[in-house]
Amino acid sequence: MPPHEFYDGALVPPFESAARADIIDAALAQAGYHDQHAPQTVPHAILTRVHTPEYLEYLQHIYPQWCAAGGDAAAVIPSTLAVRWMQRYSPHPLATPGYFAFDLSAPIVEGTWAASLDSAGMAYSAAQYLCDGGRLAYARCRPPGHHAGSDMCGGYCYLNNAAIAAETLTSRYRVAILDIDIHHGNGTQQIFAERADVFFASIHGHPHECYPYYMGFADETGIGAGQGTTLNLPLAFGCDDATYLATVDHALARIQHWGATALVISAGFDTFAGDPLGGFRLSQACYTQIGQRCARLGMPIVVIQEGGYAVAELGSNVVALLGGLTASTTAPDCVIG
Ligand code: Q9C
Ligand code: ZN
Repeated sequence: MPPHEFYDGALVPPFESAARADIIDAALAQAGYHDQHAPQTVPHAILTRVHTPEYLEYLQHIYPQWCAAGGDAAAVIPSTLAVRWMQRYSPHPLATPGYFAFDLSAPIVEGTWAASLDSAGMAYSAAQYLCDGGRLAYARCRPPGHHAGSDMCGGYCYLNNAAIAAETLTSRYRVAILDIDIHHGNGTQQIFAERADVFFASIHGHPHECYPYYMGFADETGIGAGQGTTLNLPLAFGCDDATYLATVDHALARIQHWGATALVISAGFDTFAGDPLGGFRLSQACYTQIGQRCARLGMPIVVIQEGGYAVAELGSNVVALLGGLTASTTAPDCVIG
């Protein structure tokens, strides 16, 4: 982890920290989820169905190359981004970071590749558990993944864990993803935009006021063969439990109507009232109600940890969601991480 991040122009201590994983682990243990499994390695064939080989090569090897080229050893953070009108590829180690990133919030340090692969392994293992007949698995992923596209990192995300879980599940299920992080899951949407076999639904802060700003509008409904399999439900800041739950009901009705047989939840908790990166006002009890509503679909579910930066409450918010998911007939199941 680098010593700082850029936050609306200011240099501040990173919001995304190892303490987040620790507090979740502590809360899970305290709630009695003792059956925590070590993650398996994601098969390369799954990784390359989600990300391009060029991007994977880049992520794995850039750190020492960046340092050798004179980049600051604190972290790989581009100073220049390839945007519209200037998107030619340039192989220089000081140029590739701006080609494979959409913001300055995905710094790469020596351990980033290993950590990302480990996190992706948690998502893969959780999905594999469902492919073997399991009904519910939670993957305590860190770093998060939903902002990572097929060939870009950003927003603390490098490998798209939810997409890796969804891709894994397609071997047995008709898969829908419900993204409840406050930030639009731009990476996940991009990865599946043109695919008819995976449904992507996202509830998030409206792009007019919420990061990542340039995607996640309601009129984005899928591209080509994927037309109709993207659903964006942007909400205004200040959103409360009642408005949020009505929107969850709407998303789940669409997922059910589409005929999904398994669900991936991209579970961010930055919708929580006290979140420093949020703008919604959800209570802890709301996560239990979201869980109950998802469980009522009666299909197997993988929960992928995404954001959530009110660190003191993050663990109990995760437990609240899992409590709702297991409140029904479904037996408490499997935790990976
Ligand atoms: N003014 C996740 O929750 N900085 N990523 C936003 C907005 C980056 C959030 C600054 C936020 C990334 C997984
Ligand atoms: Zn988020």
